[in-house]
Amino acid sequence: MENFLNIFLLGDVPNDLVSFSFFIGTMAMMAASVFFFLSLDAGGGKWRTSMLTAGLITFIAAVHYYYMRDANVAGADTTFFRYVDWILTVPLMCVEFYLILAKAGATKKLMWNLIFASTVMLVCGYIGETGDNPVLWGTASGLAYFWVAYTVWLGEAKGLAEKAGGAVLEAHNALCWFVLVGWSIYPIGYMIGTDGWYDFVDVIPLDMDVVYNIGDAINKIGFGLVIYNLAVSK
Ligand SMILES: *C/C=C(C)/C=C/C=C(C)/C=C/C1=C(C)CCCC1(C)C
Repeated sequence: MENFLNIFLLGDVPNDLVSFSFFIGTMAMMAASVFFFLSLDAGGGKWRTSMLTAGLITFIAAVHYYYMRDANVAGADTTFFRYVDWILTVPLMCVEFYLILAKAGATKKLMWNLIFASTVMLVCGYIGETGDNPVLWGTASGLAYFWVAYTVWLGEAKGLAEKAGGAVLEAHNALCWFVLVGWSIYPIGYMIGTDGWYDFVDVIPLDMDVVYNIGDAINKIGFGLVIYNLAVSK
């Protein structure tokens, strides 16, 4: 069994929670990608581009998890891979909002607004994690995050989703919950991994990487399943 795992992992067998979560994360993202790519024509292919985007999100993550798993086993830092992954996949999640609302009249401007705000969120987070003022940059990142959540929940996107109604509205609402609740997992990981007034969150007995990995699995695979559900809905 151990030999098999060694070959399969091309590295060491995970023997702690952090390594294990990178291992499971890699497998989960790979499996989800296969599922989404094979489901491009689910429900007749009306949501093909959305399904493709869902598959790309988990596929890009799978590749980065593969590298992060390796880096972690080698004792190297995973922050850089983590943020490269996010800077590619989070904008694609913004594209998902746009794609499902496009038929209701969503503009590219709405899409670029979401992409811009989420990029600010991530760049500030990266500076905060790698520099020496995590509180300031984390706060800036949080403000950008609230702007994204506001836009999809109450702003322009909400109105378009209501106009579309039916299965599109349902899918939009589900994605909104992922942004509000699912994405809020990340600032918790950040507070665990950086120093600041918020050090009380350190009572959570999980490493920052484990929290981020849980967040990624829930959000990236969850987003894709919402799209799949939309595609197969009547
Ligand atoms: C697939 C990856 C996703 C959905 C990543 C989302 C990341 C965030 C919502 C990160 C948010 C952060 C804050 C709101 C404040 C602290 C810094 C961040 C970047 C962890």
